Amino acid sequence: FSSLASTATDFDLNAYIVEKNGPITKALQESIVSLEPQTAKICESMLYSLMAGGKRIRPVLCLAACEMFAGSDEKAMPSAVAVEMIHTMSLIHDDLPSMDNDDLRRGKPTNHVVYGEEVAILAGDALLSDSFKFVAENTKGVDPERVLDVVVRLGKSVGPKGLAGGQAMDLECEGKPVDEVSLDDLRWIHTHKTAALLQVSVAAGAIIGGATPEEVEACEKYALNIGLAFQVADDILDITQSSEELGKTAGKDLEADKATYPRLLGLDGAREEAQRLIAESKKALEPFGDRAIPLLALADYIINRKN
Ligand code: GRG
Repeated sequence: FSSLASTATDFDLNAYIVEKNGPITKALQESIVSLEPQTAKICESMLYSLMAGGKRIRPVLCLAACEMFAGSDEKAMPSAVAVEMIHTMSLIHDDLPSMDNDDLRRGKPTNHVVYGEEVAILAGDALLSDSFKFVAENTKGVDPERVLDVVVRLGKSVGPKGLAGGQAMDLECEGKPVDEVSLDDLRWIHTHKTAALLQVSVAAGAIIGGATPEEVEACEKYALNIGLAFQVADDILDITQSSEELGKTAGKDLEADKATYPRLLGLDGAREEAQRLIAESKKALEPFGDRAIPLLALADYIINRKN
């Protein structure tokens, strides 16, 4: 894919993301409407987190995958909104006092800090159930069997073999001595906690765009590898950023009491692993030739990002 990689260098990913983000932001804003005073509070809380910024990687992946099969943004937009709703739910719940207990997310007070823990839990639940409703109700001009396939996959991506399972295993491993957590454990956690939602984002776009089951599978392979690379890059950023910001040595951070890729593979090993995963993800898209350029560029962006 070396010729593709050089074509992808000319591709303006920033412009592509900006172009997609306008309609995505509008669709997200319009996806939650409170029509009566009784729902004002919970809708405000849902919208607060949904519109609090974020890179919108998942909706962009969804639209880009649909486009690869010549499908329109309009058809894939309900799925793009749904994956961002699910992502937002997972962040609200992840920040709760009983989970990570974070006060800030994307530089703003977290949902429970603004609306209280009870409302934050309910806002997350409401975003999750609305995501399924939103796809089923608003996807137009697509074979209903394809829409049903998307809804089933969305459900799976949040269940025990998705976000919830990945988070549960993460919590279980956090309770263990760090040297009892293996690389396989770490991969299982990130496959489910992070990659599953990226996989369904790309798969949903592909399915809506008219992909065959084999083509959907290739897209999922791409997304699994970018998901894992994303997490390796995150672990690396944690070390490099905190050493820059706090003047710490990387070696000191590597001793932190948590299983991470740099801890298990060393910093250079983790960097190599991220490159290997990105190469794997690109390989999965070889059958699609130049039509894969936006997704290939997104793969590079994911490991080169600074936040
Ligand atoms: C309640 C059913 C249920 C599930 C939620 C809390 C939880 C279970 C799962 C945690 C999932 C989680 C927070 C995974 C980390 C995902 C991740 C890589 C987040 C950061 O994504 P970015 O960088 O964030 O795309 P932005 O801010 O850009 O949107």
